[in-house]
Amino acid sequence: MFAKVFLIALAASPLVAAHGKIAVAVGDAGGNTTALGIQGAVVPGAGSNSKTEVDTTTYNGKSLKSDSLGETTDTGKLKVNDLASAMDLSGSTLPQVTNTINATFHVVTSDGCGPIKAVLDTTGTGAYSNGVELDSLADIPGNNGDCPKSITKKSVVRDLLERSGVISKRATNVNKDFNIAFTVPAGTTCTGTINGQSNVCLVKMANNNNNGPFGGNIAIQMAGAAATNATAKRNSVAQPFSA
Ligand SMILES: *[C@@H]1O[C@H](CO)[C@@H](O)[C@H](O)[C@H]1NC(C)=O
Ligand SMILES: *[C@@H]1O[C@H](CO)[C@@H](O)[C@H](O)[C@H]1NC(C)=O
Ligand SMILES: *[C@H]1O[C@H](CO)[C@@H](O)[C@H](O)[C@H]1NC(C)=O
Repeated sequence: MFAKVFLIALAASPLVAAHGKIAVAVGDAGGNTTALGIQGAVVPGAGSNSKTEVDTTTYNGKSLKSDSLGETTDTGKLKVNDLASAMDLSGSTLPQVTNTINATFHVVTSDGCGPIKAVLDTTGTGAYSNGVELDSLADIPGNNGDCPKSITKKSVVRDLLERSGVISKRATNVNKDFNIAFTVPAGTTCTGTINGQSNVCLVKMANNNNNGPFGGNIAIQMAGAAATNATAKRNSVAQPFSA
């Protein structure tokens, strides 16, 4: 009797979307950021899905190379201007990239695993359909975003019931960090301007889960480009005085 009620309760639970998010991204020449929409430590790592998934980005069935910044439960549709909050959390220097970008991908729940792919938009607007897919240097295990059992810690009973179709698959809390890394092609020129930063590219990193895809958008600058431009700006400001 108890078992029957238990099974019905599990089967009746709504399909819970599951998630992974980019907590921190760093450039190989310094600087760091967090993904658009991330809220930082106020969002708990462990706990119910409704509490842990509020700031993870979902792309609502869209393919990697589509013009979408996705959305989070708390922000709704993400906008490039959400970079202001991201920089309030992580600091004023965006990831400075010579060759590689690393990110700490936080797997929130069991559909938030790998493989993770990345696409770079040089315009910094989220025009990913014209973007360049980046080569992966480090990834998270997984199959279409579903975590392997070694990561999910799912109970043997739950796993058996799910695989035999007695209960529907449901995302379970994972709360683990993984390093992911991508190569940014030499000669990339970023042309976006966001939140007072020029020469900005946006990079979308996401898995390919049916409930998602899940991941996030981060802003980066090519190392040297920001400094070069700051110099150019100083010179142009100085000109009227020296004329
Ligand atoms: C990010 O950069 C800021 C300085 O802008 C620094 O204080 C902070 O420790 C860095 N965080 C990480 C995770 O590297
Ligand atoms: C970036 O990822 C690569 C590949 O796993 C690793 O060798 C490197 O140490 C990472 N760098 C940082 C700063 O985490
Ligand atoms: C620097 O910024 C100016 C506009 O302020 C822009 O015209 C120029 O292309 C930028 N330089 C680089 C190297 O991106």
